[in-house]
Amino acid sequence: MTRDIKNHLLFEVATEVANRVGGIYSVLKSKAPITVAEYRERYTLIGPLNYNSAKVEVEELPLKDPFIKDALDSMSEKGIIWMYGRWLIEGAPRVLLFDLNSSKHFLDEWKSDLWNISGIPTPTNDDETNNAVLLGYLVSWFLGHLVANDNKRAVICHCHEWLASVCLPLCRKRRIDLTTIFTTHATLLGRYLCAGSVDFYNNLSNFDVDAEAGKRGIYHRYCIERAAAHSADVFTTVSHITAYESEHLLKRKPDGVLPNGLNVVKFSAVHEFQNLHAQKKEKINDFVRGHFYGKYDFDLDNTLYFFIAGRYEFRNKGADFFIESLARLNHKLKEANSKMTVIAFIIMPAATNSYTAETLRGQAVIKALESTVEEMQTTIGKRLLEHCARYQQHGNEVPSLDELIRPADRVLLKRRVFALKRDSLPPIVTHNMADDANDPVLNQIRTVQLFNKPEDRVKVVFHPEFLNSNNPILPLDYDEFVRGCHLGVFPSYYEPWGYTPAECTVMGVPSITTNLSGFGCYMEDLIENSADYGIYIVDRRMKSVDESINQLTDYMFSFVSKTRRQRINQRNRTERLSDLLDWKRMGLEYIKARQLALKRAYPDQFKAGGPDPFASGHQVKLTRPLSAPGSPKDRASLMTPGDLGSLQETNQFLNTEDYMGFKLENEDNDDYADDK
Ligand code: G6P
Ligand code: 1S3
Repeated sequence: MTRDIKNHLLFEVATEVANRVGGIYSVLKSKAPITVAEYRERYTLIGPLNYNSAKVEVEELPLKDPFIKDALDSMSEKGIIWMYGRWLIEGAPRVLLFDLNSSKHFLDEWKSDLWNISGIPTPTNDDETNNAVLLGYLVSWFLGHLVANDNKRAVICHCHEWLASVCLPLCRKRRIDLTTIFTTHATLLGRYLCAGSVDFYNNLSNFDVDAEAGKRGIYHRYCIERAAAHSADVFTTVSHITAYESEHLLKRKPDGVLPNGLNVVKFSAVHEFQNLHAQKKEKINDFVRGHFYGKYDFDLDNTLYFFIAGRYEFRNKGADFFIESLARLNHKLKEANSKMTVIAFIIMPAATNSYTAETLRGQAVIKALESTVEEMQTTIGKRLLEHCARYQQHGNEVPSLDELIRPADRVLLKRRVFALKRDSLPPIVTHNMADDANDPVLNQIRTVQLFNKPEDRVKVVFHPEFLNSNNPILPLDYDEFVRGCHLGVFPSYYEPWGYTPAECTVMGVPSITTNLSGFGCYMEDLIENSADYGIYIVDRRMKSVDESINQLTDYMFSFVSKTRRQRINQRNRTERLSDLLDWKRMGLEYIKARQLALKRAYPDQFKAGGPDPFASGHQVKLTRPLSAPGSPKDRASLMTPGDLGSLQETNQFLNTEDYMGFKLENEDNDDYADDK
């Protein structure tokens, strides 16, 4: 059937729509402004309805599109509950959220259907898989109904990750007239294998994938992921390293790479982000004074804040490397008699039973001291003024210290100072851990003996919960915390992309990554001497474990050796790289993937030499958005990771320099315009 491909509808399906779980939420949310700018109301995100998050993130809207309304009304008649509205984020995209519970009565029927049509088994006790099946059947039901009634517009269904991918084999099997894209943000097997102790990258082509999945109890999930990769019209991953992994583990070579971007908001002057660093660092200083009370014998002016953050995957996210290299750094700094202190934060959520009494006490005693000092400042100020104003009466212009600080003040101050006395060392962990004895981070800290001793130049604080501004001890949102730090350290072993160092970069905070992360490979390819730009890349491919840890230690040591002026200059250079990570550049790969999907489904409309199927009367053709090259390599300003892949070959109407029918700078950028 011939459909209007220029005005096609785009549906993106994911489990993290308006529901923060991990990285895919960041992808969808940060990408929303550019996708809405391109599609307006033709773009809808589909996901499961989580009432708790939807009630704060989504505003319900009436349905205007008659075909979408008809499809959803017919599902309502069968008891399906859904919510349609706009996601309250920049770009305000449309979202369609299905209440999976409302379709639970179909679960057994759908699971046996999945087995019959594809041979994918689904055990009863795996809730995640059950939900994936429910979502997949609901999406294919909805889309099947939609394209059966609306025979004019083409439809693209773009699914993220295996959890949202069951609809792909269904659409293929039922021959639903639409085109599909599957993006995997990691592979199930890759994540599991790396978390163990295998030499993953050197053995990629040798794994007996079915057996490995079976041994780990994830065979059924693996089948879903593999079926999605094979039944999608276009199969993509987020980086080349994951593309390589997918080729071996999922047995289909991806058509291209869709890297993750960020919605970069630039300050008009660079000093603004530098000032923010100083402000947020002051808040971290407040925490440190409390946490280290009684043993606070280092100078905050000569203290640097390092951190690792992310999902608690000890080996995959490189927490093991980080802790070992901190111990080596501690040794080197002691040997060098360095006056610097490093405080290394580990922000990784684990099971806990709230803050420890000691952590809360630390903040309480330092707050009490602060408020006593503030009160005394006011009293002393008044006494000073009175004394000086009436100096003729007592003959001396300037009062003595005893006249200013009276015995009662001294007693009060002494009480506050005595409250700071402590015999124990400052704690490593801020929370009561559910399983302290078996916690991998704590155990490794025990092994390397980084116990926050006075002589240690490297101190460690493990905060096993994500940060937020309502936090009673470290009241900062994650972004604010990052700004206040000096260096992010992310020595991941398994990292398909890696948002954490990318986020550091756009905030002008230097970071360490590895050549096993999608982000690290991308930066390594684009920037020569990336360390000068605050992007340190540890070689975890060609070096032994010991050599890699030494390299990481050396990077940290050389960072500690920088002067303040050098750190400020480096932050400026880091921030200049943010254009390389902007969705305005990265989003182009999504456009290419969609065009490839349309081309594969409707090849007749893309015949070489034929008219441009995307042409319109009022075409807008803009040059690339960069005002200045972001990095020293000229070609950097022309590239996205997808340029290294195959998607660029797919469309004679599209290249990285410019593209048709899509405005990069959306002058009439009113998110709500079409609701008026
Ligand atoms: C920013 C501020 C400066 C401050 C500096 C501290 O650049 O604008 O006023 O001196 O941060 O940098 P540091 O690396 O020592 O935290
Ligand atoms: C995945 O989340 P993760 O932290 O489990 O997807 C993210 C978004 O694409 C990606 O940045 C990350 O590397 C993957 O590992």
